[in-house]
Amino acid sequence: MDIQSIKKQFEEDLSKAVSKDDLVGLKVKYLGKKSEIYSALRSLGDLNPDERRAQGAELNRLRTEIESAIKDRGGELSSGEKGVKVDFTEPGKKFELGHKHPITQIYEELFEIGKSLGFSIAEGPEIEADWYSFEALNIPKDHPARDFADTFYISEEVNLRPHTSNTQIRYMERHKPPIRIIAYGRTYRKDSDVTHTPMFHQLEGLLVDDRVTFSDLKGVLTTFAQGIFGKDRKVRFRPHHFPFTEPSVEIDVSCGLCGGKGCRSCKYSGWLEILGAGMVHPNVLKNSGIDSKKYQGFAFGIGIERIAMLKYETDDLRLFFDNDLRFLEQF
Ligand code: 2NM
Repeated sequence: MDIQSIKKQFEEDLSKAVSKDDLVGLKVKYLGKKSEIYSALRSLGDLNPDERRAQGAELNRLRTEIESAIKDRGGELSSGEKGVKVDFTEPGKKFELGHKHPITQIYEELFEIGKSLGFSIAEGPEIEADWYSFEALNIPKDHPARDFADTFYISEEVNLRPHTSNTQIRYMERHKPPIRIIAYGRTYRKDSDVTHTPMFHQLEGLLVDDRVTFSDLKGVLTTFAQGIFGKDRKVRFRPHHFPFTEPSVEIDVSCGLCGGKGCRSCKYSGWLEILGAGMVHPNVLKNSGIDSKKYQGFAFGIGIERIAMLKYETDDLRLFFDNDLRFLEQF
């Protein structure tokens, strides 16, 4: 009976134990009725008193050691798979939620204002015939907007639409007044700097009925302007020119940073230009199959990126198209 070799054998067996069942097996092997330790304890009586005392003490010490070693390993196994420790105090992984692109958020805000005023939403093609992009809109053949330095041409007759007005013409062709629609989508112009991208987003409104006046235009567009920027902002209408409307206006809201006093953001004018509008030119109504003697209408156009820059105070428009999450996460 060699106590040292029992101990060595036990330590080797214990290092291989990976489950509670393994530990039960070790208990039987080293502490059970058929174990070497048990039989050695039983035969202590054959020894003389001095040997008995010494051998008995050593055997008991070994038995206690084995018992507590098995117990400790049992504790390790129950605190994690195969003894792997888990730190429950460690911070969890951050889970980022996605959200709508700022351009989409502005669109949806404008749709809601439009719907509250009875407008419905219309869409049209981005690749368009000359007639719908220019001719029907009363834009003369020699107008600078038609230049191939400004418009993306696929052929002489086909282009990437420079505005969403094509959708309005197509809608008027197929519907009788009263008409109340909002057209929206991607538009294309050969322009590229910090405030212009060759693809940008527009929203255009059109209302056609009998007895439509400039006052209706003013009321609807004041609602739009204050719906986007807030009821506390002033609105003004400035004379302007577009080929497809007569008379035409540009619409400004008072600057939100300086309250109209003048600052760097509004170029010291106190006003920010936000959209263009006008009474639909009789030629445009005629070109779309609508009796211009019986009906009038007004139309307006908004550049979504322009609104985004003013609303979010960004000075580089291209950021909205880089899709860098560090930028987009801020909206
Ligand atoms: C603007 C400004 C003024 C406009 C005109 C039309 C149509 F098709 F009815 F003639 N749609 N949109 C319009 C009028 C657009 O954008 C600055």
